[in-house]
Amino acid sequence: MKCRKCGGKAAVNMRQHKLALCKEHYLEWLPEQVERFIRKYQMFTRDEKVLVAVSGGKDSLALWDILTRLNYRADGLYIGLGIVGDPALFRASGYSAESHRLAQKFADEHGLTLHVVDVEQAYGYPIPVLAEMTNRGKGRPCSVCGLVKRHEMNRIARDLGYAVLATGHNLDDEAAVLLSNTLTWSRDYLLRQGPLLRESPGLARKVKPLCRFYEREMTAYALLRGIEYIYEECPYAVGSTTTYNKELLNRLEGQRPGAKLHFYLRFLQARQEGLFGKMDEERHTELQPCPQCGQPTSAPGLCAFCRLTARTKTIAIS
Ligand code: Q46
Ligand code: ZN
Ligand code: ZN
Repeated sequence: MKCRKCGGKAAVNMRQHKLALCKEHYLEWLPEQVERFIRKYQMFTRDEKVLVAVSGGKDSLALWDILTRLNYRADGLYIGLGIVGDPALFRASGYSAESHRLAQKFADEHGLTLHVVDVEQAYGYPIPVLAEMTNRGKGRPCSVCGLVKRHEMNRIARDLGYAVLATGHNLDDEAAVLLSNTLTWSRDYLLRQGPLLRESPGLARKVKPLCRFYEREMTAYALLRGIEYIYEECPYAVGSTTTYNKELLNRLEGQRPGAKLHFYLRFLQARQEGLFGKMDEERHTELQPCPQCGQPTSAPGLCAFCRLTARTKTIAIS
């Protein structure tokens, strides 16, 4: 297989795009495509400060790498969840410690700023314990984890003056969530599931600059660029609905290259055309600030995050 641009040996063959490229041209091509996507959705400009949520995985580190190379003003945020997992799989003291090490290594090697929030230090308990202490996360801490991550990302973006929060969700992630939302026809989720979620009072703008790129493409980028990242997924991802949906979609993609991209892009088109409601309804207006943390909430009184932390304090005291 030959590179379409120079005729040299191809390093990546993208059947879905009918395109093969050598290492050098692939490392040029992907950032160019990301830039086009950022512009298409008017995600942010070079004057705006971007906060990249970095997990130590290939997608978020590749995103940070690409944004920096494209001369965007991108700093990182690492949230230490306190997840350990199988010690045999991780060099350091567990999943979170190893992912933190790799995120910090990337920042240091590139002279970039990485903000770090440690959930246990900040709130007294790591995520799996917080989940055990509440009814929210029996068995699987993902619901509590998602709540804490959303709250902390927004808090840091607001407190440190970032215009926009960027996450490294790739096409495989987005298509899997889209499949879940479609199977249940969750209109509100479908309306909010796009590459750009505009800011609203108290909530930072959120963007997903990689959400039209296959996981495979992101892995190839990270490997060819020599980024050291954590290979293992979070131990709680095993057996999740998202993982199951990804496997289903991979089977489909195997038979029909491009099916996943088509599924997602046609959804974005339908969403744009108003099939799930008006785009300015993305974020509800009837939110009020939480009396404790100030973040918008639809609940009367404390927001879900402050209720969670209040509950854990009560349990710890009693
Ligand atoms: S980190 Fe957290 Fe994910 Fe792990 S505990 Fe679940 S939600 S699977 S993206
Ligand atoms: Zn080439
Ligand atoms: Zn609150």
